[in-house]
Amino acid sequence: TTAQIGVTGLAVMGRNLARNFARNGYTVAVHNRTSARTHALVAEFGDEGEFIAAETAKDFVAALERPRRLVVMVKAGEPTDAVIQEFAPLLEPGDMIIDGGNAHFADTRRRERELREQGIHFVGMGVSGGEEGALNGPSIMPGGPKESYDSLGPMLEKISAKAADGAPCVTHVGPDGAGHFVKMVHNGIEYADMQLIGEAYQLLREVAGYSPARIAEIFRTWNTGRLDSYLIEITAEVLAHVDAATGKPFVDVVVDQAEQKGTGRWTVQIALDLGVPVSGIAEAVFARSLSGHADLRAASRGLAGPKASPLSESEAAAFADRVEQALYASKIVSYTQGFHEIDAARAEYDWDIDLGAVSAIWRGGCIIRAAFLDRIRAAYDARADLPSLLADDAFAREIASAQDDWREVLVAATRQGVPTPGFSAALAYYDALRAARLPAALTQGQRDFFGAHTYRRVDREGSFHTLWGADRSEVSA
Ligand code: NBP
Repeated sequence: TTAQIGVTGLAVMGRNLARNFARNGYTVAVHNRTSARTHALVAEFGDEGEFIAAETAKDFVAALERPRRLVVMVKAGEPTDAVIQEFAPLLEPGDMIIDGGNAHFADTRRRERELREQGIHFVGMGVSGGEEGALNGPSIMPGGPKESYDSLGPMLEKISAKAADGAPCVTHVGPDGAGHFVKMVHNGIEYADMQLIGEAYQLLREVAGYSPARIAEIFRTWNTGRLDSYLIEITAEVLAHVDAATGKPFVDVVVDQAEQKGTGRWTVQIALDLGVPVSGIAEAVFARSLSGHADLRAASRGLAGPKASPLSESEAAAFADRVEQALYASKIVSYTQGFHEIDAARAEYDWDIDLGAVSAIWRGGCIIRAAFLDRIRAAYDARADLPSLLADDAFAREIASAQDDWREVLVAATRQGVPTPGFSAALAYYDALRAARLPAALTQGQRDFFGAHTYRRVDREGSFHTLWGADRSEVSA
């Protein structure tokens, strides 16, 4: 027998992905550098489907039907290059190496280019949803050559998560690194979503004065409306959880220093390179790093803050409703920024990415799955060349009706000294975009003054410079 697909790298992600393929009726060749893992997989889960255990790279490659589909699920970075170097010489033109790890898209572009010379199709494949997703159906974001998707796509469609309407959460995202790029932005958006939810929680706790249990109830209610999403759902679970050892709310016994693995940071680094303002995602990354500066925080604890002014019960209830509006409006802005980054990459790297299709494959299997994504798809369906999600009529109307509450929430947060970097950055972005005039005109004047950097005029074509050090007459530059 030959295997339709092979998985090398059988730690938690690879093992679960291999099992997912097998459970869906595919014969799966399995391989791992340390073969004990390979045997453990077959011993433990062999009855779930057809596995072919391969001890060596050669046996592994020999077990695969042609064109070969070889999924690499090893630690991102050097291990991925090591595995590619090991397998590439054993492959033939038309075979596929599919990297399902969390690779940086620039590495994926390089690997695709190198392997293309050998006629090997390299598919950088973003896989979201963690170990649970890998086993039961992830959201899958494959890039690489379009031809490879013709042969690989149907298998991925089978093992992927399905959205509520039954559509598989996978699509050919675009060439070379497009899949890993989109996965990266997905993670950046996830950071922003989590930060915004965190701010909503903090406001309900410190401004409304609610307990975690009560806030859990509020999140449960929100989860029945337009904020319906996996993250809101699990937030309610976490907030309702009580620590067994102390009887305190679980959230109160956890050290308040958030960690990160790096994909959020990449999203911001690349956005800086592309010149895309992803201020909400950036604030989310900064908020995590700020939380981790324990010494700095300890040294700052005595700094002056405002006097607390508790809300009455009815004021608190009204405030909670406003927070929902602020959260929703800020969420629209985060997604606007994330999709702008994908759109900018599309132009920069000449990728043909369907933004509506991207939002559709995030509807299941991944951390940011949400009813909201249907709205984004509808926006791009209505207008494929939408310049920004804020230009969509439906989103613009929703923000219009949320904005008074959004502003009120930020007034209250400021007055009570509760930090809301995510909500605030989102509102600043919104207000800056809709402003008739920005102080960038003054910036240009300053730049021309100290560096003769020149400026353009609102009333005439061309570049100009004012002779600041002389008679301040204007010259064409
Ligand atoms: P790890 O990232 O912990 O990697 C362990 C695997 O890499 C083992 O199979 C190990 O083999 C293999 N490996 C290493 Br390390 N160096 C190697 C080398 N030089 N040559 C060959 N194999 C090597 O596994 P994971 O947690 O299952 O994650 C796999 C990938 O999936 C990673 O890229 C990770 O970032 C990504 N991931 C994604 C999600 C998600 O939600 N999408 C979640 C978790 C992980 P050994 O057994 O011989 O040591």
